[in-house]
Amino acid sequence: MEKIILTAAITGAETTREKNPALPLTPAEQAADAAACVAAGAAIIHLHVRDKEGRPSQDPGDFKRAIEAIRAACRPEPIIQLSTGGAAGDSPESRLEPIIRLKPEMASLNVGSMSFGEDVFINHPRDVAEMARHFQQAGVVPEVEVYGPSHIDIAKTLVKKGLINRPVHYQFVLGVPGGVGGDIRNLVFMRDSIDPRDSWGVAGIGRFELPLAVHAMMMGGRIRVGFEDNVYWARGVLAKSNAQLVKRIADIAAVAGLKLASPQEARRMLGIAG
Ligand code: KMH
Ligand code: ZN
Repeated sequence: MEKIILTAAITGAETTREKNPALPLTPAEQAADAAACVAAGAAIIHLHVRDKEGRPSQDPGDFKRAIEAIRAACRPEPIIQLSTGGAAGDSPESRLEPIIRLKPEMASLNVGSMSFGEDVFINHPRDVAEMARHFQQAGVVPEVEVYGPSHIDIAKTLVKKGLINRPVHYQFVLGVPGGVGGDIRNLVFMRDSIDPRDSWGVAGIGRFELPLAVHAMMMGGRIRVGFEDNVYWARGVLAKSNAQLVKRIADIAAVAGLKLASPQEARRMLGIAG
């Protein structure tokens, strides 16, 4: 079996300190948190940033400060995967800005629109095509975020149009209210719906995080955990840190005899030059 690429989604845009007081917000907090996640086995840090008031931000300056702090704190250096999803309601232009200005190794690419909890997450086909073109121009490897089977069909059309390169790296985000639910049969259906040449991982939202991660592990998939998706350790018990959630997955993998990819191995697997 391929080594498992483990992603820590440490902050998110919608998670707040009210939901979990251990949420990292400042560059220094994100750097310390990311370092603990890398030490626990994460190869990728999926990164959202906040402004000085703690509000979600797509400002390249805010991203730059966080990236520099994370790179200085982490050994080995993880892949820092910038979010171009931002917060629901962010403009397409602001979401694209970090790609143009910072040219990261990897970033998320959202291809479909949907209800997103109490919000609407709009990804107009015109803006998605523009975003994908910029990824290609800047040599940024996309992680294609899909919240249900219809988004896989959109991604396949983008591949046909030459706007996303093969192999596609899908992230199945399951359990967002407005997207497909976090039942295991949905994971199996999504996995069976992609081209076998492509790769996939799963991010289960809330109570779906752990069961989906464990199933994905056995199915040869990649895994994402962290406060962006889930702030709980168990029902009614808050996680102490992102690293605690990462370590649980690393421990389960070790018991199952599975190996985690280092950041450098993950770069090779994802076709990132490094
Ligand atoms: N905050 C969500 C509306 C991504 O990072 O690419 C979108 C999101 C996806 O978090
Ligand atoms: Zn995100």
